[in-house]
Amino acid sequence: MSAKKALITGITGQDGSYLAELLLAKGYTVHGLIRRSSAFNTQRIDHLYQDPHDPDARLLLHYGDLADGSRITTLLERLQPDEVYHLAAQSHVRVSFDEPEFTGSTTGLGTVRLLEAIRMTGLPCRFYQASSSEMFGMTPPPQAENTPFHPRSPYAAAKVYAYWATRNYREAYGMFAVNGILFNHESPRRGETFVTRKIARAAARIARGEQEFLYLGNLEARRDWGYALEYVDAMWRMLQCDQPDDYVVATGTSHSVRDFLGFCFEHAGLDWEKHVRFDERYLRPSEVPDLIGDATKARRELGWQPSVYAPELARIMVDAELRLPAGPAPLREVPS
Ligand code: NDP
Ligand code: GDR
Repeated sequence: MSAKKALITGITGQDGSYLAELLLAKGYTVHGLIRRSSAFNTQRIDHLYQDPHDPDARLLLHYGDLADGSRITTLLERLQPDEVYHLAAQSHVRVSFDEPEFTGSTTGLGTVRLLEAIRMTGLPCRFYQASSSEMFGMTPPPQAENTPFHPRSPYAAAKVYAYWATRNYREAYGMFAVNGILFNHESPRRGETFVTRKIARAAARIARGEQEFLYLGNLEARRDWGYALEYVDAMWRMLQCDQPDDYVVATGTSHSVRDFLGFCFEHAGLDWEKHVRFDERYLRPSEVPDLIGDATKARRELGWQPSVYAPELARIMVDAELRLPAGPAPLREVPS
């Protein structure tokens, strides 16, 4: 049997980069959808780059945008992937309050454009939807596959739409389409404006004397934080099952933003209370107070379980920032 072909949307993001590494190591040919931008946006996958003129290249990139359904259709028809990992999205919850319509179009409708492209081309491929613990929103923990959704942001509402679209294409057309309901997962490759990376970066910069203060919003929110490197393996496992189904992926533990501050600053030899200031611009109009995932089903049926929990994750992230030769660059955040 010839090697499998995968298409990853969102390959330039945190998860896409780890998933591309995993699939290449398994012998896949990996196709990635990337957005055309005025400057290169491929930093997270530059170490995987292969010359496309090389006939043996197994990582191949293609321009495309979730807004462009016809491009997605013709690309799928040409590439004929065995597996589609749909990770691309406007993924920032706070930003989704500023750009609700755009978030609905990319994060919600983008999934439908892909599903519809698969249906129209008649491809017998397997489809992974990057669903999110944000869909549970206000529903108290622990949250498992059958827990009701109560989305608290335009982002979460768009993900609920995409979740149900994925289930509907499975039920209506018999497609092998699954939802991975992943709880927060972080890494040194996390986007700089998500809270864990923002904290880890600031702790390193303050320890080096490069900045004095870190501005944050709500410190009481609690999240189930795991390690992204381990979570992409669960995505792959879901597409290797005999039957398509939906799975929660989580550590089963939760910590507050305040706790995560403590883990990072202590590791950098600092007292966070001397350096953290409040900025209301980082608050959300409606917040998700507490997430703890119950990943029993993933452990039982996928054989997946995490090994890195929030305290170690914080150390991994601070160490990575401290290893950067010139020191991490200042954060150019755009609060609304
Ligand atoms: P990132 O924000 O790091 O990556 C998002 C990716 O989507 C980037 O490659 C980005 O491209 C691409 N993208 C955004 N908009 C478009 C568009 N219009 N057309 C094409 N590509 C686009 O996200 P993560 O890697 O952290 O997350 C991956 C997926 O999993 C997302 O769907 C996210 O919502 C979801 N998720 C994430 C969790 C987490 O804790 N990380 C938890 C649960 C779900 P570019 O690089 O050009 O910006
Ligand atoms: P989240 O991640 O919203 O859970 O979504 P984020 O790191 O943005 O926020 C986590 C919690 O920290 C609080 N917070 C701040 N957040 C940010 N970004 N910046 C701050 O300054 C700040 N101060 C406090 C937030 O209010 C929140 O409670 C992530 C994304 O990856 C989604 O795409 C994904 O679906 C979910 O995780 C699971």
